[in-house]
Amino acid sequence: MTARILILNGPNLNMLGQREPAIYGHETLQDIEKLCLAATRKNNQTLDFRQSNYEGELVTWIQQEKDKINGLVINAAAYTHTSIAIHDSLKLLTVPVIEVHLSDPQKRENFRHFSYIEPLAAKVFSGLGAQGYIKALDYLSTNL
Ligand code: CA2
Repeated sequence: MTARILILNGPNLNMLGQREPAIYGHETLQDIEKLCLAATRKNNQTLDFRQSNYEGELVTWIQQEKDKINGLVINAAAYTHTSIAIHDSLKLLTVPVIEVHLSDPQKRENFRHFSYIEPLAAKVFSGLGAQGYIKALDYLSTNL
């Protein structure tokens, strides 16, 4: 079976590579998308890779795609720590959700320590940079 994977990226991740390389690395989001595309080809998955700065748009995409995908990888960025709306929309999913962060929020400011995504995630990959996305795709390829 070819698994359909949706990767969602939250606010400001479209600016990756433009500041704070010590925290987030030098790769742009487009670089990460290319790496993910190569990984999904290797894993016999299809990829839909998106980014939004709008909470409601992320919620709408989750609602629209919930019955069309086999797995969701999400880096909700700052909404990780604030969004009950995204938490509630993820509850609609019956497929595995993998939470990814480029940095390790646990090693940063206190306000990044709580995640509204984590209780609904089958797995969390943090602090691995772009490799976290690849690990998430590999996890889904062996755990669906
Ligand atoms: O480490 C991650 O992937 C985060 O999800 C990134 C979020 C942050 O709020 C989370 O606590 C952890 C921030 C994304 C902002 O990304 C930028 C990176 C470089 C330049 C501009 C924005």
